[in-house]
Amino acid sequence: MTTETSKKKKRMESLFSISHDKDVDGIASAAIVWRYARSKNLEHSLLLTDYGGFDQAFAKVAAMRNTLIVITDLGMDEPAMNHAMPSLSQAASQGCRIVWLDHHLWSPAAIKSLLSLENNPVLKVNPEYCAAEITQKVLMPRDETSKELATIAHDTDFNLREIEAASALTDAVSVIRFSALDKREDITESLKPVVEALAKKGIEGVWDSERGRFRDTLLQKQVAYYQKERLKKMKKALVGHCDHSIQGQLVRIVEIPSGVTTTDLGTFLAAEDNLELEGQRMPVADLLITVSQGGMLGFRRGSEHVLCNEAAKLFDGGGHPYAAGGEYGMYSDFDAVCDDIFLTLSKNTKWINQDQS
Ligand SMILES: [Mn+2]
Repeated sequence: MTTETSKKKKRMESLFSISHDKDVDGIASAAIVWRYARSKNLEHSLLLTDYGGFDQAFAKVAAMRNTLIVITDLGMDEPAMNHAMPSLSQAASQGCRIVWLDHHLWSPAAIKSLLSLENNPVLKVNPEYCAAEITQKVLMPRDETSKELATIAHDTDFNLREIEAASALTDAVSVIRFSALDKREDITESLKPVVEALAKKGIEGVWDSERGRFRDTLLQKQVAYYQKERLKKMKKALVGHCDHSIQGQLVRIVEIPSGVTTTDLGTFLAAEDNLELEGQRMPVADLLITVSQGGMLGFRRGSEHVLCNEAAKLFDGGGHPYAAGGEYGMYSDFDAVCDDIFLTLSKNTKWINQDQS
């Protein structure tokens, strides 16, 4: 048994990287993995995917031999694991080694099944960091460029918005993704030039910090246009808002326009400076609820008297006291949705933190 295992233990020749395509954390993680591959002289290939694309992503893995398979910024629950496991276990039996670095919530069963793979799989999951930070700490602990990429990912993943280049990169990823989806182009291929530039030179590879813009003129133009249009849409969404006071707490409901993310709209509506309608200033809401066109609800608070997770529970959801998500369901009449939500929130006021009031 021991001799057989040691015979199988060939040196890894290549690295296959799978990361999340949707945001800067996934992209930055992929760039750090790419730097690692280069530092170890491993032939590198990349696949960016989103939840729902696991079947295709993991099918590729089943044929691999003697490959280091590094998966970043993708969470696993049991059903997803059941899809991925046959391929992963086949790969592991062919001399591949699995390294999984993530910060989402994993079920104990998913953790157990991943760790049961052959060839010493590595699994690091820590919700206190973003995936790029974990990737950097595990793979490139002393690399300054990787540290910088992790810092940028942290700024966007925790929605701090303190680094201009980080926010711009978030928008660039959205622009590139939306355009690829629109033209039915491959998302990995569309994002790869950005990941490669980040892997080579860090944020300076794509961003001219002196001029505060992307080096790629076309990308800069597209991002600027996207930001302008988004601002218009968010201002228009604010016009259609519904306000209602429940036990002294101002609840505001706003419909999310298409092409605008919940985070973007939530951040916009949390800043007092943005809340002006026809020359009239509005206060920041104590509880802000955003409604997507598919009927998904986002909860955010402007006051610590409010518990977003308790409010979300009334709508089949959950989350943190400061931010949560729920579901209303498909609808056609936004005003009726508002009345309905206000009524539900008035009937059960557990979401108002009594200790604080
Ligand atoms: Mn992430």
